[in-house]
Amino acid sequence: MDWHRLREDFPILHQEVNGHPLIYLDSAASSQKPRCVIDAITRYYERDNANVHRALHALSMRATDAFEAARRTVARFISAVTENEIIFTRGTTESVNLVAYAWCGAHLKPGDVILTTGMEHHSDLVPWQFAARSTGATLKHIPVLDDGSLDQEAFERLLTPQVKLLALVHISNSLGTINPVREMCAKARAVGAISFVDAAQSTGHIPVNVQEIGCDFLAFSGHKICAPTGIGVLYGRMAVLEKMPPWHGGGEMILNVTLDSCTYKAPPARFEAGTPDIAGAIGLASAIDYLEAIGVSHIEQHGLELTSHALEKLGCIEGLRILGPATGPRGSLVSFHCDFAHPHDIVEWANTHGIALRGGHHCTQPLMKRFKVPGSTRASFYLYNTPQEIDQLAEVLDSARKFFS
Ligand code: C6P
Repeated sequence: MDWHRLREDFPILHQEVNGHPLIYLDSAASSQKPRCVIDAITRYYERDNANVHRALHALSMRATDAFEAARRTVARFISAVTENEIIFTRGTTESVNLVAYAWCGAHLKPGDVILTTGMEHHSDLVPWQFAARSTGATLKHIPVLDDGSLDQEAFERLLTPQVKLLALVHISNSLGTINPVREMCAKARAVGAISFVDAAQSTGHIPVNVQEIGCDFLAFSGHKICAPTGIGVLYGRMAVLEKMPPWHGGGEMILNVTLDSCTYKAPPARFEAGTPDIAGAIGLASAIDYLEAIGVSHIEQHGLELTSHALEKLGCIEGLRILGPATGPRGSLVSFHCDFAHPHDIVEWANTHGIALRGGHHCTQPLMKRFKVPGSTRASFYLYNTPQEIDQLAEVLDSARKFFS
């Protein structure tokens, strides 16, 4: 695979920032978009734009076909049994909120437990807090060990028959930890709990197969996998979706409406009230086609190589402490704390050298507290990054050390 040539597919990468060629190392926050995705969206608006599922004219039928084809593409990408298990949302955050409201509202009662972890993104934590508050259920957390992994012994202890839902992140956005979701979902199922996997940082980086993982729900965001913002996915196992009431009411999620009541469509329409992000779904399908043409396993390998190169290079910088697993496979990001400067100063310093990093708590405040840091600096990689960019990052971080020390 010629990763350097692949950069040509991404128009945005070919610019200077502060007089330096852009080095974009913030893909965990949002990825860049290849030309084919930009073109697919433009083509849709230039030729096919109309509402979906509502009219029999040519444009509406074309838009509907493309929208439903996108659903099939997503289903194939994550190995769902049927495309009816794919619900389009605005992103991971909305997917979690949907389940926290609709599933928890219908199934939880006082005494029940929602089990989550100490490394969740706020998007996979705050909605469960809301659900616990409104249903009377209790929210419990699996602790994080010093090496950035989950305390599996504590998990076994916490996994009582009272647990009705396990929600956990596949790859931590702040540590890079890859959690053993398959084993953990199986253990949850053994006590009768359903499982929710936050795959925002794993989808499009490593192969994600919902049947292999054995989860009941899984969520991801399009914008992190080369697709536009505003489109995301909630996968739900059909047997679970069928027993879940809707959360939003409105057009297209109903069968019959009277002035006083209504009946609902089957999933996924039941969960997609109102006009969806049609262009977003078409862009997402185009992004998935693009990633699949390269091969997600190749992307995974590239990410592993970049990450181990970064660990080696950054590990040599005095006063820089890497958070998360020191060995073994990890997500394509490196998060670190610098003794010599605040993360925001590092990010600003890097920006003056054309490098885009992220600094702060990364929407994981409890995790930062756990590691006793105010925040971290994070470099995150995707298919368009190169080892040379990481070499430059290491040089710039070393110059920051000299400047701030
Ligand atoms: N993490 C980051 O810089 P949305 O915003 O809905 O697309 O994704 C939320 C989300 C949920 N779970 C995980 C593990 C995530 O990493 C994110 C988004 C970005 O780390 C923005 S805070």
